[in-house]
Amino acid sequence: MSTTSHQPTLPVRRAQQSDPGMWGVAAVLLGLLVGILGFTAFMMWSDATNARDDAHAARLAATQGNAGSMPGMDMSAQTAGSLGQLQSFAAAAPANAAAIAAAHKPYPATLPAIPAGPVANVNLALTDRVVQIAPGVKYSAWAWAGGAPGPVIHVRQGQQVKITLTNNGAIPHSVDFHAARVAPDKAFRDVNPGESISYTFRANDPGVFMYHCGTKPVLMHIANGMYGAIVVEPPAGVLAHADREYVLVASEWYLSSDGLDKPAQFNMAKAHVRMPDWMTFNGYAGQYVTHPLTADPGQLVRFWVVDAGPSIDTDFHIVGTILNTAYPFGSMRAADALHNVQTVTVPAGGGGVFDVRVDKPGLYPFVSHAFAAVDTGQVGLLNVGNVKGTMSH
Ligand SMILES: [Cu+2]
Repeated sequence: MSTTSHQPTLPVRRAQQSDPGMWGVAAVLLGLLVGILGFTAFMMWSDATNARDDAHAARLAATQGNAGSMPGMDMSAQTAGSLGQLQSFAAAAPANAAAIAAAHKPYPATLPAIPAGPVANVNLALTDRVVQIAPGVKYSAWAWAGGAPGPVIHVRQGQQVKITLTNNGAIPHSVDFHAARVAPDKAFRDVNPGESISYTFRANDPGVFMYHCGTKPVLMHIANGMYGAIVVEPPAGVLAHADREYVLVASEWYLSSDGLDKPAQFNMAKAHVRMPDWMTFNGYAGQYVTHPLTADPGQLVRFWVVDAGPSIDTDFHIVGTILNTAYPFGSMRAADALHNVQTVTVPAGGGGVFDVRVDKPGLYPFVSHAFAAVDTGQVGLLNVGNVKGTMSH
């Protein structure tokens, strides 16, 4: 902070025109006053900053106490008492990024069929594995057998759901289903490596819900890839018939390095200040830009959207059209629906369902309209009418 810029130059100039002595003294006094005020303000700012740093140091120390030296976590950037130099690795890309993006097999966004019968058996396996989160960007994830997010689960309202979780990872994990009304201390308890847990719940509440590992520190377990979506379909006739149905799971990634040469790991300091390097739909930046979702003109397309976070909301928007019907927070009650709205927030840890009917062929980007999210990968395309070409922006 500089105080010299506050020196009053105007009175000095006037002083030379009238009484140099009096104006000169006034100018010096005024200059001194400004200097003192500036210095006081600087000290107050400095105290506030120190207090903030102290609070942060305490929080960080507490977190480090919890996290210890877990595999998959880079502690090097986390000096207690300082945020240090938080370096962004956003937009890191190898020279052949376009070719990698083209060869990438996109996460299947199409809503799978509901398993037949009264019970939906869901087998989930957790494992430590390296995933790609953007073209050429590798990340040491705590994820599911198929990567991150976990598999999309689709059940009927009222169906019994039997969850079996097997932990093939190196540390304890668990699975918390937002669609369930169960005692979490029992159903969502930690499972040791090499062990399994089973529990059942009846999917009485329709909508789209998050599931995730709930083991501490939850921020880290979610950020490392342990999340997914379950769609609980209301009975036929409640919702309009959809011609296409897609599931999008939004999330953030906080990296310890660029992930180009060796896999990046989780950075807790960046997660605390919500400074993601990448934000994705279904775990990979921009994958539906290179491999668009599709629809025919006039078809009703339904997006089931979950925001896994861990911390940042998704402001769902489709460029070039308007959401015909939105079910905010995933409430399926007709009375709760909104009609003909432009952007609807899906909160971290929540869901939203969006029906859109596009008549004109073209490429329609779907985004989180909090545009830092778009720049870091949370964007895809809906290709209506099988048109050729790419988006220019
Ligand atoms: Cu976990």
